[in-house]
Amino acid sequence: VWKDGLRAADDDVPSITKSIVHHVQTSLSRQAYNLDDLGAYQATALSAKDNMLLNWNETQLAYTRKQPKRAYYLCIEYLMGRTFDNALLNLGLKDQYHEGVGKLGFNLEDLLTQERDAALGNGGLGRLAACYLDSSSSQELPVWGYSLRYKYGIFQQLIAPDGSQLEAPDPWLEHLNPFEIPRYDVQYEIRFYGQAERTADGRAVWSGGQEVLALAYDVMIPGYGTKNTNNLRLWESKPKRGFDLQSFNAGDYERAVEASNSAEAITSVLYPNDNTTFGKELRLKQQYFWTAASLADIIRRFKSLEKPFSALPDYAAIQLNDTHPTLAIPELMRILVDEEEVPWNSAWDIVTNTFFFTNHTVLPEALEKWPVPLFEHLLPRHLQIIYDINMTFLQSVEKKFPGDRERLSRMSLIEEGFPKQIRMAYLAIIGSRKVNGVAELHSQLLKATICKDFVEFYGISKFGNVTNGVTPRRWLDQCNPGLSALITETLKIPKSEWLKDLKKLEGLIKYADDPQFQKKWAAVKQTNKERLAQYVEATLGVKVNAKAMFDVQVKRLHEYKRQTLNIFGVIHRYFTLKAMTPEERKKANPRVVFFAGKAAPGYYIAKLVIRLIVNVARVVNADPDTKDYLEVYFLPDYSVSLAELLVPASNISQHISTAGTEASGTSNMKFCLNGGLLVGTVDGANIEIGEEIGEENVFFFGHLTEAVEDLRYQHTYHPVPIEQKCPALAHVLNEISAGKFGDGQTYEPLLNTVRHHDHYLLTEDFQSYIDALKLVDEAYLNQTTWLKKSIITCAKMGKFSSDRAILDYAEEYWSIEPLKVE
Ligand code: 26Q
Repeated sequence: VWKDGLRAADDDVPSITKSIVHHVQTSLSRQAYNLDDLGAYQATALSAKDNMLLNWNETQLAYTRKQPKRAYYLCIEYLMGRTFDNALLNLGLKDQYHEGVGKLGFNLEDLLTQERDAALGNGGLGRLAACYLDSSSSQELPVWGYSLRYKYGIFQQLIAPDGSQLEAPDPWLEHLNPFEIPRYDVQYEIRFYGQAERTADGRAVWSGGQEVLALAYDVMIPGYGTKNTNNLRLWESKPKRGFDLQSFNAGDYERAVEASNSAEAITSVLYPNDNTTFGKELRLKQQYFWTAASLADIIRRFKSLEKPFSALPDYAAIQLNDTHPTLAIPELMRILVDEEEVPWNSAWDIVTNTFFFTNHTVLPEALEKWPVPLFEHLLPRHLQIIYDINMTFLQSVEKKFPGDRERLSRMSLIEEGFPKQIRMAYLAIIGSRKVNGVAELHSQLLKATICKDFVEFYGISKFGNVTNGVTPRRWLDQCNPGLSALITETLKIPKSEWLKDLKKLEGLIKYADDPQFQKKWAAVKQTNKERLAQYVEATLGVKVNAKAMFDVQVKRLHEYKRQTLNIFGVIHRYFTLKAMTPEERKKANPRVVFFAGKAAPGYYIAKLVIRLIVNVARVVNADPDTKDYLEVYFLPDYSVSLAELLVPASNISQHISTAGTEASGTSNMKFCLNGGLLVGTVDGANIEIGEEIGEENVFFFGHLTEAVEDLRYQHTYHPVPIEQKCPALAHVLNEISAGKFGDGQTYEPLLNTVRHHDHYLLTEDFQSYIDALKLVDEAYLNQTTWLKKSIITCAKMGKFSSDRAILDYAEEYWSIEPLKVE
């Protein structure tokens, strides 16, 4: 029941309590009188699911009837977090459920925390996909997501007594997942290995090998203030036949279940690598399994329309999110040419008008390449297709640039070497209608580097930019109810209006100087800080000074993200405070520094950084001289749910990658949207945030992208000792070596990356980083001007709503239109 009249249904409190009790007794077959919070959560979630299902059905019916062009978002990760709270908000039933659950003797907030995060992603890429689904439903766009139903999501992070990261599995499906619907009727057979041969009439056939079943599970994606409910379809792998009966009968039970285990292994675990590649066969199997099942599903749906294949691009746009689903390109060629007998050139025309490709990184170590021998073994027919695509493509390059052999070898889909490798990014570029980066700077860099030759070949108009965005439903209204209420009260418009048109936040600007409003604004932040402090006390058992400035850096651990710069800065601050007299110290700005984030299990240096942070925290937090002025925490097991606590509680957040390395970043947007100020380098979306909110409201520091290449060259060919280059940093490194934070020997490999190559330019940026933090301290002293900055930061974040981003894709790329479900 929407207060604004957006929705009309009989979702009154008595019906809600009735449906919850019904689910307790039937779905759970339990009794209401001895129900725990987990059971109450499950029954309540099932009741909310019933509401969503009706909308889902109507949405899918409308799509089937009206046959709009649809977009399919292929992303190998969806970092959804919790669903329940978001579902209640989007259905407009939060208050009713609060009351209904209360009547049954439960507290809705307690039930919400019973839900486990769906953590089917590593970081930015997967969370972006989740925000885009929320926006596609909210903007009434016909979009479906496709991914894998991993049995284990991103690992659970534990911190050992010595400070190192330990990994534990994440069995998120251990209890019933009320939000998924198995579709036993939607199954496809997916082939691996085998032989690719030609028949007498010249057709290619791929046969033999291993056949595995893909089984669909659907997750409903409700829109905010609309009936439109899109779908996220996740594939689970199953053996085609239960087990091998012959071996079973012969008593060889191990052998009997071998094939079945190998089939189930495909969707058993999410690869925990972020921004690097991992050239293992199982990963390639995951990618093919997922793209082949998704394409089979898309083509089946298209065929039901009974149109010629040439019309496919009028009914489907397929978004390749990074190179991970690039196999969809040769797979669609295979379906069209081998199975549907479409001539090669017509098929290629269809393919190149159907796919769109977004790149999410320029880091060389993250560019996917697959060894030809591995590929040929697993997907023999696809290798032939890729060779054929390559041949035709290189012929057209030769035609445009005759005799330019260097260019041909640069642009070839096959990189020469031992072994030869397939360049997935190039296949994605030539197989797609358009290519884009995820922030202005990143898109520029793409055109100047990875795509340079392709820009010269195709022309510039194939290459664009869509700056990332985040959903204001989860990242403001849900995670920061206090601020949301204050905004609604101040703007004097219904919440549903500004949450769907985030530019409306600009209406706050005129209150930026208002002392009354500032006071309320500050009170909300304080409440959020105390909420976080309570969480820290409950999990780490320590009391945090919630009066101090909260300074937050939370993201995947990666050298290019430079958590090292932050922890070295903390050590520098600690030494500076130590050197002061107690009188001098009283003038210091008290600060609590929070870190959180996971390191890929095989990323040695990133894991050392965690260990250093934990051990610095141990020393610093135990020092009575500085305790009132500096505290440091590493919060274990960073997740979407933990981000929902951290984001609203920051006074400043740090986004300090080496210029030109962070494609966009999206948490920068979340912190600013919640009135946290940004300390950052001139990189990714930080730049556009600065443009929107005014540079006077951002703390920028460090070298610019243009300088990076030269500086690296200098470091390699004319190295200057660190003592000379940056004495302050040299001192920090020496103290770590000397054992100030536990055995110095442990950290030598990490310290040496800075002392020797310094690829990420810490020595170049350290001083300006320290200077920027000093400016932060000074600015924080004047709370009136600080609060003004904070209010303006939030007010000018409208551009970074994922609604804007998804509409950009819909209009400029996919050519799809909203379809309102009545
Ligand atoms: C590839 C091959 C094998 C195994 C793993 C991978 C893999 C997995 C995940 C490679 C990359 C990723 C994730 C990349 C990622 O999250 N990139 C981030 O994307 C965000 C959304 O566009 C940006 O905001 C970030 O700047 C970018 O780092």
